[in-house]
Amino acid sequence: MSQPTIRLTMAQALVRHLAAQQVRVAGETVPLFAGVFAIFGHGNVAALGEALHEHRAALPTWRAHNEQAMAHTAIAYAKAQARRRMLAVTTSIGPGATNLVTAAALAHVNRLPVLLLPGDVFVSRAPDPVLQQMEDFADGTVSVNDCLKPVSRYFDRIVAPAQLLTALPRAIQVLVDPALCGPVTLALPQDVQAQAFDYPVAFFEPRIVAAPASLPPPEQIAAAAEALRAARRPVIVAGGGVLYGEAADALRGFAERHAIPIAETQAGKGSLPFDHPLQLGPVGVCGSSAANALCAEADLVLAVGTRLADFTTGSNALYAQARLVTLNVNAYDAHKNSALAIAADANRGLDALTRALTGWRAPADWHGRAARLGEEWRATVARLTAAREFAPGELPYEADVIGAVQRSAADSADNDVVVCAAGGLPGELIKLWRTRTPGGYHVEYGYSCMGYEIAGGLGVKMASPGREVIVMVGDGSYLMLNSEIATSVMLGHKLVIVVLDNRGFGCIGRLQRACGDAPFNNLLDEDCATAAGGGAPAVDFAAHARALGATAEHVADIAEFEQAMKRARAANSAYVISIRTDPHRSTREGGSWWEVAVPEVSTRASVREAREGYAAALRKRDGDLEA
Ligand SMILES: Cc1ncc(C[n+]2csc(CCOP(=O)(O)OP(=O)(O)O)c2C)c(N)n1
Ligand SMILES: [Mg+2]
Repeated sequence: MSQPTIRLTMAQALVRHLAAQQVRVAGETVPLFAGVFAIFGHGNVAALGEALHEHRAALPTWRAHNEQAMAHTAIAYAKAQARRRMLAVTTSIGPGATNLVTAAALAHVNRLPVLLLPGDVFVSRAPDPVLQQMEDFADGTVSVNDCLKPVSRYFDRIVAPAQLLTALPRAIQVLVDPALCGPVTLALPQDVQAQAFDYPVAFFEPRIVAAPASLPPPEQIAAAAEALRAARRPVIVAGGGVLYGEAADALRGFAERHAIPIAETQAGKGSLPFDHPLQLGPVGVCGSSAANALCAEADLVLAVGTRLADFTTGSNALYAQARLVTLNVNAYDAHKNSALAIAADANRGLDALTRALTGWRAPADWHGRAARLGEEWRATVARLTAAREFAPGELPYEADVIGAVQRSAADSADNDVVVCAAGGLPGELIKLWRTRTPGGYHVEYGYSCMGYEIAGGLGVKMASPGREVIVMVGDGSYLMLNSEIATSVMLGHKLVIVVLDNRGFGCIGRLQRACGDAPFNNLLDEDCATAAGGGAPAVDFAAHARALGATAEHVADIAEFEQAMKRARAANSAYVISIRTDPHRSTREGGSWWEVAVPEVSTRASVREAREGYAAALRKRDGDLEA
């Protein structure tokens, strides 16, 4: 007997299948896809729109204001859900679709799942060229969606309705597999979306999808345990994989049992409470003095769930002499830097490693020193973020604002989530933000994408409605992408948004000067040409945010800001506070070298001097590597 079928359009089948996928989270069975963000246009409104409307109870659809932004929201949602649950995003053909490229790259870099469903041009080609179709002169199979191929973990174009039967299970497998996950793109030609087909009924039955937790190969555990037992000065570097693998408790137990101090990356911050005795603070370019001093002396670094990006490794100079042992679910990351690799799930890997290390503890003088330096760093953080007196006309800088945000609630370290991505703030937040809970620190620093902040905050709030989500954003990032303030108001997901207005691209201005370059084209009042006679714009952020539906105020100083933060916390809808800050100041404590290429020849003496410093740093690093 043939199996029962049901006649559906490709778009209807797609939506039904997505709605049927479930996942177990904290003992409950919930939909894998919590919903779909959609901006309709031609290429997705007629057929996919019809299907989404039909199934809106099982799979809700929401509208946003910009495709890149709604993908940021979806990606942030998945990050805040530790990749257990996710969203889909659909766009029209052409510009709607290409607006996804930046967000897809962001998801790819950060190893975060998101399902992208751009419309595509007619497979029939009968009406070609349709509105917004880019005609490739040499290849009839190309559409603008091909731009998404290099930034997708899995890409498919559904050129026949039956193809969903193989494409969708593959797509979902990639989305839920922690070793593979990232953006998945299914390009949906508009004529195929509307075509009907007899799909097997079984394709739409509810199904619980499970994320495979890979076991560590015993020989990798044995080799890593042997290296650890021989170590006198071990340090753990905790990356995002600790949080995504929900291994914070396991890591803490492991570190306590074996007396190994922990340093955190941008994605891994929050793995250990900020005030835990083994906490060294952040590692690397924006690292703490404690973590960087210990990493520089370490004879072994156990890197758990990290991509080992330059900000973590100090451009491969910080712990180049240490034996590197990695534990990563993703073999690509596990095998970086010729590491002694354990390719496994973090919980499973730590469990196996601790069994192989029974009875072993790092030497007491080493972890005693770690505890002292960690304590000193916490005192430094407290000092930098404390309320203080300001000289007349003196502007606050990021540390003052961060301190005031945290002072404005007694439970900040337990309940707040700070969201950020680009500018000077990530470097300050990683040093100075105090959190005791996984998820309390949400900084997208893999792609460090200006414009992630507000849209990302919305996704975090959707995932964690009970927590206070505080977006901290520079004036530059705010101006680049702020439209989802209106979406936050529209969907009723409250955000507190703090705009640090230092009138320009402060961190890039500082980097430019540090490289000996002339101040140029970064700060609105100081080095941006206004030859046309326009003058620097005086942007009224509070008025702008009010125009988008938020409650907003501009404050004159830190004391006013702290009071405004209390009002923002008491509010139940989007609340924006702007404050002027100093573009020239940043926290000098901590930090390590970062490789930025300085010109080899220049008419500027300051560039030549900076080049000498750069060359010396390269000799030191590359000498270290050879030694
Ligand atoms: C989309 C994007 N474009 C450019 C950059 C490069 N960039 C990094 S930070 C920055 C300036 C950010 O300005 P603002 O948000 O005001 O923060 P500030 O540096 O002043 O702290 C720029 C241009 C980026 N990270 N992302
Ligand atoms: Mg700025």
